[in-house]
Amino acid sequence: MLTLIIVFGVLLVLGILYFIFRIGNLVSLVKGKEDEETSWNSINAYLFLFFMIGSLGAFFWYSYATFDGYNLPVASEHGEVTDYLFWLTMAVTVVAFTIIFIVMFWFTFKYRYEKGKKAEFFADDHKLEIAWTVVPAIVLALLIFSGLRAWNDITDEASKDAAVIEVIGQQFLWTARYPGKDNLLGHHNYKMIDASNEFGLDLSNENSWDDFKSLELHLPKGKEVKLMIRAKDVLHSVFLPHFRVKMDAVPGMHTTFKFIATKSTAEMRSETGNPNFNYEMACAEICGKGHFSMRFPVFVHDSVEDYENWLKSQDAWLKQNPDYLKQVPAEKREAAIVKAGIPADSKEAIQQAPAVTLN
Ligand SMILES: [Cu+2]
Repeated sequence: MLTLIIVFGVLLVLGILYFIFRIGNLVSLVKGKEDEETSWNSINAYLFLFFMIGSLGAFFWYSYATFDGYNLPVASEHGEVTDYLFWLTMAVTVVAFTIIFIVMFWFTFKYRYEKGKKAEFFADDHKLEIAWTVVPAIVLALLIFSGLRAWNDITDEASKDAAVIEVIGQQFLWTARYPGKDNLLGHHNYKMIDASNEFGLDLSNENSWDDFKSLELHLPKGKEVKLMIRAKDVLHSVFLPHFRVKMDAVPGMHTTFKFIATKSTAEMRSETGNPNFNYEMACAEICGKGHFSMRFPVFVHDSVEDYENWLKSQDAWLKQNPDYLKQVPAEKREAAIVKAGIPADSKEAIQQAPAVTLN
């Protein structure tokens, strides 16, 4: 129905334009050739005015009608700051845009060519030039410096007790690695990546023994989280729209992003009135054919205790893949078995297995 109305509207506007064109032609024919130029100027001048009112109306109507669609509820501390800066910039630019737009078209209309009309000679005006240079300079400097300060805070070092989580992008899925009880991620090495060891965990490093894999991103509410981001193949980008987090995942290096979630999944469900609401992480870098499928579920726990209970309930990767104890140096295996929480009955067989070294 709406499409039909829009199509009808467009046809109507085209029809009106055609009739204006016809009338202009007829008028110029009646008046004789000399006045043709003047009448065309008038038609164009009115079309400018028509375009100004129509497009400005469409701009404000569309912004109003679709407002909820691009204004996702915010769920992080720094997100409040970036949202404020966004709307401040939007307000300043929309005011400037509207004034310039109206003046530009109004002047085109008002000062159109008319017979006998003479333009006034106006060389320059220093006061006017200083004003239109200094005022925008001050406004832009304020916007840029407040943005820079916010960006410096956002990209500052994470605090020591932040929860560390590694997020890994690959064509075409995300995985998350949690550091386990020691809150330290073990070393990884791309040479160790195989069908099971998708992180490339370097098991000679003791921090890796209690690391575990998750197919959902679990976050605590009210505690700083430090995302360690990497990619295994091409560029990807971690995008958590509700948390106003976006950071590229780059092969061969770690990028990071720290933030504090302020609303749990349960709170967001009641705020949005949608009992099925779930946060989501998406890939925001066109990374190949399956880019669209790089969606990763996100769950924010109601409290830090809740989050820690979830951490404790997860099994270490090494516990799930005890064969890989072979990659742990023989003298460290006992410690690895304890740290990974591997049941005692599987100890002996594993301990007798010959050591494997990879290079
Ligand atoms: Cu991707």
